[in-house]
Amino acid sequence: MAGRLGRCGRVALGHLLIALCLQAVATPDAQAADPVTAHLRAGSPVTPSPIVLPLDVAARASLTRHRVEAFAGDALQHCEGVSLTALLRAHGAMSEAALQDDELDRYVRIDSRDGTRVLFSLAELDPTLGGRAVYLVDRCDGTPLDSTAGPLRLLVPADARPTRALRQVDRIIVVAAP
Ligand SMILES: Nc1nc2c(c(=O)[nH]1)N[C@H]1C(S)=C(S)[C@@H](COP(=O)(O)O)O[C@H]1N2
Ligand SMILES: [Mo]
Repeated sequence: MAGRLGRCGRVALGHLLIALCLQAVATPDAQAADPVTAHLRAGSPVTPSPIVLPLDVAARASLTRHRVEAFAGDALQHCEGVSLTALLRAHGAMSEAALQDDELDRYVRIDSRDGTRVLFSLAELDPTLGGRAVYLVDRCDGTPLDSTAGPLRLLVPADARPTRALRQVDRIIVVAAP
């Protein structure tokens, strides 16, 4: 049959066969297309960007809860919640190990409902580099945060001013600097 196709026909047939082969290779791995979890299955370093973190109760349930004391406004708050680093690691957005060069250009952006946003570089958080402890808290002074401050709030106890104690957190995203 190929003999009767002529040159154009043979080239087209070749392309069709290559496309079919590529699809055969790609199909069994289709679930790896989820960028947030694909590299975890592969055991390779964090590479997708951006990564949007889930923030619901289930996404935080398996993480160690910490007691956190920090000034927000004028008052010392006694709160509890999870470590931002632990949350990032649990969802594949930051390596468990000391950061290497491919993560040193990454930052985490935390957005609030009123439009205020704050950034941390992953290196600022890495315990072997900046070592800044940052917490995402959901309870203060024994009660869940109300909608003015919560339901989720950032606390950065070692900051000299409480400006990054972001209220009304509604999105956390990890980005490789463009
Ligand atoms: N979403 C949001 N969070 C924010 C701010 C803001 O404007 N929006 N201001 C910050 C500043 S400048 C301070 S001093 C503290 C004040 O905390 P308080 O509102 O609990 O007193 O919140 C921080 N968190
Ligand atoms: Mo402030």
